[in-house]
Amino acid sequence: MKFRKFHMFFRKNLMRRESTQPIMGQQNLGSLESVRQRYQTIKHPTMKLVLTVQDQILTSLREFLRKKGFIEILAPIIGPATDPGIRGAKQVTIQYYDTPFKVMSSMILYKQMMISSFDKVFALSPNIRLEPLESAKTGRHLVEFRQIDLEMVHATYNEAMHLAEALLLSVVREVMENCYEELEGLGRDLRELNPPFPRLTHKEAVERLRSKGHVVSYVEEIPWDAEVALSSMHQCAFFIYDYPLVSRGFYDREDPNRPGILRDFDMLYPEGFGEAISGGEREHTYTGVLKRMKLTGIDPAEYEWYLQMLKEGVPHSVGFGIGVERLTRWICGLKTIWEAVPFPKVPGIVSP
Ligand code: ASN
Repeated sequence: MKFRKFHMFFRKNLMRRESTQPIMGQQNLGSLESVRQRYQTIKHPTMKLVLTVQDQILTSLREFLRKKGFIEILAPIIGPATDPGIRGAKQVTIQYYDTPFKVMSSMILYKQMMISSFDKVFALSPNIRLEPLESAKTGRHLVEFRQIDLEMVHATYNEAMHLAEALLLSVVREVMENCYEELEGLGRDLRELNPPFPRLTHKEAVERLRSKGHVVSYVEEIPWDAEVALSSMHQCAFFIYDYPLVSRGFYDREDPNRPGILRDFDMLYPEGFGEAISGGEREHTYTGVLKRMKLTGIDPAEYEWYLQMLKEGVPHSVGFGIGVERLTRWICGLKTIWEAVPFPKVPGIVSP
């Protein structure tokens, strides 16, 4: 009863503010105009609800990982090399005195460095990927985003999937407990998830998509639109695992007993929201990585420090990254990714 009363007051207030203080662009937070005029749309009451949920999401992610024994480290922003496995997006290069440096597309290489001194690490890592211009239309791509990127030593990709599942369950439960007014205000009917999440091999996912008429390859990453279609067929988050060899970065480990298959995975949100998590066991041997670089046409000279580190030896590890904006988008049930971040950078759009 108390909650209903509060809720009525909240709704009324929200409506009054909307009708008495018209703000340009606020009518449609999913429009690109709302991205360009951010200093105005940031005042929209819905943004406040979303960012309050996001604060809870970040708190829950951190608390969950600390309880599991992870230590939080500061993420790098620039360096001589970064993650090449970024699905058709381009890296950004800056001039660092006399040396070209990359802006982190992901801190994957650095996680492997860190795992030599701590068994379990994570960081809230800011990443830049110049996505193709057309992706502005998908509502799912940002040029600047953040992921909770984690790595743990001597574990398997099954253990990582188990951790990813527990992490999502915990975040959803805590958001439902602590942000019910915000979810109500957003009109989001978020449900508890049912573990264990379904698991499909890449091959099974391709078969299912082909049976529905999608053109998808057995040897490539699943395209965005097909991923969304597959996600629409699910009511619970689910995993795709065992990606084919050249579909991913040189750092995902090939299964020694099943040549051509990687010990890696993605987790996808249900209801058409698409990719949530990407991760896998690491190819951590110097010769193994060199072989994979050759296979994918990558110049080893660009990864000098990384290869030197592998030569000296790093332990076997597994890790994954979960995008914070996409998680927020799914939890809040938002139409576009740029509603899930205070200062969005959408491909090709100039905005604050
Ligand atoms: N974070 C991912 C991983 O740990 C890498 C990525 O973002 N591409 O595998």
